[in-house]
Amino acid sequence: MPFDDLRQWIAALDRAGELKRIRTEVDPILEIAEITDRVSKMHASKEKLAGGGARATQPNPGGPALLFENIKGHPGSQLLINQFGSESRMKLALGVNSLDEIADRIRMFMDVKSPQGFLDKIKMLPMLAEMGKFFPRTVATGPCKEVIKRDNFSLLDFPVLQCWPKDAGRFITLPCVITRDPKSGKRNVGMYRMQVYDERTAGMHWQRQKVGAEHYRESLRRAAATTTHVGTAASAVPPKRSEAAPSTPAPPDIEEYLIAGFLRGASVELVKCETVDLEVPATSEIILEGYVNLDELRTEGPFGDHTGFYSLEDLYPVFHVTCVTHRKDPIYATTIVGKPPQEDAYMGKAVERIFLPLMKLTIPELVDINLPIEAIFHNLMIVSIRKSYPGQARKVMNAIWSLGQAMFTKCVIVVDEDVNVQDLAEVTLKVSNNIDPERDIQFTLGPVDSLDHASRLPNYGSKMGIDATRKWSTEGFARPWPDEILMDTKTKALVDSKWKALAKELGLD
Ligand SMILES: Cc1cc2nc3c(=O)[nH]c(=O)nc-3n(C[C@H](O)[C@H](O)[C@H](O)COP(=O)(O)O)c2cc1C
Ligand SMILES: [Mn+2]
Repeated sequence: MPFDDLRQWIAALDRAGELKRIRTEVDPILEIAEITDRVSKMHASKEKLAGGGARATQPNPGGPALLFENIKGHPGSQLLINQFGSESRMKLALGVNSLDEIADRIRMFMDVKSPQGFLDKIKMLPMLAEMGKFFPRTVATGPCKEVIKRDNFSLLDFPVLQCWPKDAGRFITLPCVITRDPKSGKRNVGMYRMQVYDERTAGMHWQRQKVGAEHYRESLRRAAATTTHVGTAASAVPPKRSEAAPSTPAPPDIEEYLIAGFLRGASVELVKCETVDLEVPATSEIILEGYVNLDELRTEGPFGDHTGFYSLEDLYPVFHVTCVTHRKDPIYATTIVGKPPQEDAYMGKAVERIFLPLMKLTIPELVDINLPIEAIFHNLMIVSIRKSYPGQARKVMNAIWSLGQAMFTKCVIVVDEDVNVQDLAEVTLKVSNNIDPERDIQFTLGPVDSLDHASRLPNYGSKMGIDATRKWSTEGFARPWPDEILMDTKTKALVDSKWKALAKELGLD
């Protein structure tokens, strides 16, 4: 059963023993971040993230979800953090036993072929009926309207965190920012942090390559004719099981509400905003309604980011709040980012698994991918491919650099399909053995992530691809390629048959 709101989700976390309630008084300025950082790294030193075969696919258990109930300066407020900070919680949120189950479901819907006859059509009906359930539904009202504040509201009422000492201030870190494309009318839900400037304004940190920023630019293009601002709503808490959607690199024309419906297996219920022409999830805890002026930018940042470094200040639009609606005694959900692993590592791994079948649509030779947590996802992508023609590894690199937000990938490593990309020890062995660096490294130029502090210019820089596939004669490699060392099955069976006795002598039993 999908969770319909944050409270059902919190109850489920509680039942699963995945939630700790903290009654000690804590300060939203730095202190909650330090506690959460320690908790999210609780088990990180026990198991090594890198290497270790199958274990490497599974980020470490990252401590429990935390519900802070006694927040300094905010009597009566509750704050939820680290709710997605483990693989088990990510699976619980998505209602699956394995993240690959979602990929399988996506593949099933993609496999649909045109029906060949009446019987085929009948067989398709249940799937079509199921698809109908994914579309968002607008309802008259919902819990997020329990309290409506048209004036007399303040962003400072909420226990917004300052995460790191050199942060420019307090940041709303887990908002779902909703905008509408003025051209197509389609909505977008993106997760872009918001720096609280004062009671009624905040920074709107949509990076220039993101969909919210494109809606802003499209409004700018039309500004002379009609608009002066972009209606924007931020829902501090999405309905559960759809939480993954606003941080996914979905194609711009696919509404995240629909993806959320697909992930939930049930439609997301929406209600109309009071002061802007947008719809927001009905069971949200907190809704901030407002707009962004087209001629107003303000310094945003610095902010301690998921790179492990501060992202530097830059100019971003200003979000003006026009109305706040919320549930009675709203629960403020947030996260912190910093040196990995933290909560976002588990969200990122879910995105990696969910999007693999969609990547395979454009890169069919793709077998598996691994975005190591320590490389904060876009710094390194290791991919295995089924190689069938010369130069294919380079073709795959270029495909990745032109695929949505994968364009930010600073370093791509391509290996043959027999390499388990989830096993970083195996990857290190094969890659370092298989390359002639000067021949196998490909540099290119293009857009880079706004958070990259090393690129020659902000947002623009170089990328590197390593072709670590076995080289073919048709690629100019004339030397023989040696076989990999593997024991023969006969000897293995012989040792297997003696293993019990040997194990005893080796002290392994
Ligand atoms: C916790 C968290 C915080 C994020 N903060 C930002 C941010 O401040 N700015 C940004 O452009 N992307 C941020 N992202 C990444 C975007 O959510 C992601 O790129 C998403 O695809 C954007 O939606 P869009 O593709 O509809 O633009 C964040 C992701 C997470 C999980
Ligand atoms: Mn989007």
